[in-house]
Amino acid sequence: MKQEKIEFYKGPAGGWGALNSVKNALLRQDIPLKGAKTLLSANQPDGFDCPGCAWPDRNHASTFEFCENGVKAVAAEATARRAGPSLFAQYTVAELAGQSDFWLEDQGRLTQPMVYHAPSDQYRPIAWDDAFALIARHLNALPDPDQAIFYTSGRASNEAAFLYQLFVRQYGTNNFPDCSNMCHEPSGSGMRPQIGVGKGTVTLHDFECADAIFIFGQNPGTNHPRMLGELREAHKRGARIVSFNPLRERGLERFADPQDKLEMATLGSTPISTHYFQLRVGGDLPAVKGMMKHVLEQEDARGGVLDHAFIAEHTTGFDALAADLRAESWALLEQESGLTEAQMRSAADIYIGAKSVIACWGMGITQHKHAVATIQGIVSLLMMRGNIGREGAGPCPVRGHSNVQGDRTMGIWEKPPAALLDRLRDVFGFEPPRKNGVDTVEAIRQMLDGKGKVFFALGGNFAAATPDTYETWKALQRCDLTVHVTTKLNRSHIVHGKEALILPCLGRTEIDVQAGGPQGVTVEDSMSMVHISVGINPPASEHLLSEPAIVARLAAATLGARSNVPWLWLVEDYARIRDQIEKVFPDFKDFNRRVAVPGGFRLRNTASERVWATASGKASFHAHAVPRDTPSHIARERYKDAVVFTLLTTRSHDQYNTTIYGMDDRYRGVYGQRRVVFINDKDIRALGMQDGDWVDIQTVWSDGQERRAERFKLVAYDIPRGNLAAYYPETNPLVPLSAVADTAGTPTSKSIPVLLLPHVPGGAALAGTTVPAQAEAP
Ligand SMILES: Nc1nc2c(c(=O)[nH]1)N[C@H]1C(S)=C(S)[C@@H](COP(=O)(O)OP(=O)(O)OC[C@H]3O[C@@H](n4cnc5c(=O)[nH]c(N)nc54)[C@H](O)[C@@H]3O)O[C@H]1N2
Ligand SMILES: Nc1nc2c(c(=O)[nH]1)N[C@H]1C(S)=C(S)[C@@H](COP(=O)(O)OP(=O)(O)OC[C@H]3O[C@@H](n4cnc5c(=O)[nH]c(N)nc54)[C@H](O)[C@@H]3O)O[C@H]1N2
Ligand SMILES: [Mo]
Repeated sequence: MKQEKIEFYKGPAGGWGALNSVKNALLRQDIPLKGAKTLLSANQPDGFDCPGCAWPDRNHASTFEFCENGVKAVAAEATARRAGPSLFAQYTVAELAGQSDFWLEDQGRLTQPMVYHAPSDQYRPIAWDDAFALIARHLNALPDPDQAIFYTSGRASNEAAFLYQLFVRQYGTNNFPDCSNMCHEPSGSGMRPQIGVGKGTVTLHDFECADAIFIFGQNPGTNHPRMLGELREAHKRGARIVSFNPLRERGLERFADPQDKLEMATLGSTPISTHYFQLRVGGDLPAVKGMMKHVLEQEDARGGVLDHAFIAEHTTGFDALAADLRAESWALLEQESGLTEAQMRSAADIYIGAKSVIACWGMGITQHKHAVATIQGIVSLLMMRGNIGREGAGPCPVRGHSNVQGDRTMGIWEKPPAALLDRLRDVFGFEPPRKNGVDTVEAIRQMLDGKGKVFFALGGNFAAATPDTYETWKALQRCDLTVHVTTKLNRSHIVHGKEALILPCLGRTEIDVQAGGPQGVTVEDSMSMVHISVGINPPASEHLLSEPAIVARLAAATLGARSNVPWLWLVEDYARIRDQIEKVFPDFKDFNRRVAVPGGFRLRNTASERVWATASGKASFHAHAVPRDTPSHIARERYKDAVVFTLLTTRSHDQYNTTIYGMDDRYRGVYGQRRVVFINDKDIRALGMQDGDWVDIQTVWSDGQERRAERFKLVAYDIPRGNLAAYYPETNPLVPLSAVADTAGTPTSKSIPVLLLPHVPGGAALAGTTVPAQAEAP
């Protein structure tokens, strides 16, 4: 185990640290440096789409863009290690349960389908056909198809996702919880009624033209490293880059491009943010309202600030917003945002001074109770000066998983629009279920209640990624059958139903040969660009099936003569699947031809053309009150004598969601450990504790359930008082199932009211320090 240390990181993001870390990542996976050439095929015209993040590639056709975390993601899949039947013969599931998440994935790629054998408490090999027959038997025995739940993680290709939603709807349910429910759901929920599309409107070209780029609640240095390249270029040509974040994130401050020989040789770097507003956790809506208020006041004072023509021609609701802003008090905005009036005004002056503005946001915005309101506030701010649907301007929610946006486009959606269902009916001649299905949180509830009986996951790690960990585990364990289509062993396979299957699949980096020859799949990035991805590495095992093949064979086994879809014929050649996609989605017209062009094509985005697919035919301004009813507000009110903190949960530099690559978080100066909690130095002293002390974190909630995560080290950090930050997924036991974003249902993983308690080994001394039971439900 590497030495644990905390050491302030002085270098820029990227640079030599990144190259070094890449070398270590390859060595860790037993990949010889010499053979690492495959990695260079990520995002090449004839290579695979990087399974890292959803940030688009500069034309997906020319140079390899170096990305440290992209290489780590590819290396994790291309690992030389194998978790085959001999591993499972060695351990009972109870023994595997005692291993860390890191250890589980570190065993390497799964090689064969495995079935749980209860008498021995072990997983044993099973033939593919037997596995499909087992699932089919369970599904067909359910009296109501809504008792089955079909989860999706955002790596599934368009082809796999399309077949999956078709199969599940023919089976009879819309129960499609997905990772998006925990991620950018509020972005869609906010923007769809507002501008008629649930996606961002900008392209990389707009990043070349923007005069100002506002970044809310996002850590691109770690999570979207290739975005730093765009920000760096923008900065060099004089654009303003304005960050809003409670933490000082290194990747938002300085960046050295590992492909810039001069910077690397001279240890130079480029500043990223020109302005950094360190607001309070959850303070974005008041901060944005302060900015809008200043814009309005400047219009009143000197005119020419608002885009009157845009507002008149394209929007509704401006007068109501203006009235709301005029009535807003600066004192309240300051108190709730953690920024001063002067700071909000200066941020707004940058906004006013720029002709074209892009606003980006990530999980720091979406994982809050008032996420939808905040997003509508950000888009309203943009619209005040017509910053949408023209060059260099627009909203840019930056998606996470590499095809999470495409999966939703393909119909992985628990609330399918009627138009989609009508198309499916017309094209495939069946009546799809009309009732909305369950989202992620609702799925957990239904399994807990015994209504959800079969849980099937196309990728992901449901047991670790979701809130209220132990409740989720109970939920999964109550199922009659749990099935995971997966590349590596993870917690979700260990916390299983009465019967359980692990179905190993090809990864995106691997060659996928079907009857019709080698196949490519398609994905859609965060800017609606659709392109092809072709694997180039030999499969990790000869027994692996592709995701489309798994779905097709399962559909054929389950639906039999009930389905008129030629499942097995479709997967012989994925171009046939794309022909079906085109029939259902007119925007994919000529799909096979257009996706064969290097770089692919962009899906139509009506809002980017100033065509508003909303009920009123216009874009709308939305006025939202400054939130004062969040769980943190309620908890502080109730616990006047205690120090109630608001905890945000975030990613370290060495992880991909629940996959932990290593124990370092270089840019935040954390090495060899993950159980740390970042806290303001003054708060440490106010608690009578010291930097480096061990604490337990306990949620303040009021359903009588105790939620605690134990043994975290206090790390003094540049973070506002009253706020804490710690890593996910270790902190997921702290997120109550009932803590969700209004109207979007997203777990509020960025704002959990908590208390810090001194950690006592064994926890015995904690008796009596639990949250009083009389607290009300927030
Ligand atoms: N290497 C790597 N890449 C990834 C991932 C990964 O785990 N590893 N995950 C992928 C996925 S699925 C996603 S969704 C994205 C996630 O990418 P991000 O959206 O960057 O997600 P987080 O790491 O959760 O970081 C959120 C940022 O929001 C800040 N923040 C927290 N609360 C607030 C707040 O109230 N207001 C503001 N303004 N800021 C706040 C945090 O300090 C942090 O900087 O990345 C994708 N890419
Ligand atoms: N507290 C807290 N919780 C959060 C978040 C947070 O910020 N804080 N973030 C949320 C967000 S934004 C997201 S997106 C979710 C992520 O939730 P998920 O998408 O469910 O989780 P991942 O960790 O990305 O899934 C990793 C697993 O995917 C499998 N896998 C990898 N590649 C493939 C593939 O090609 N095919 C298949 N079939 N399987 C594959 C591997 O087995 C790996 O173990 O977590 C959410 N949970
Ligand atoms: Mo995500």
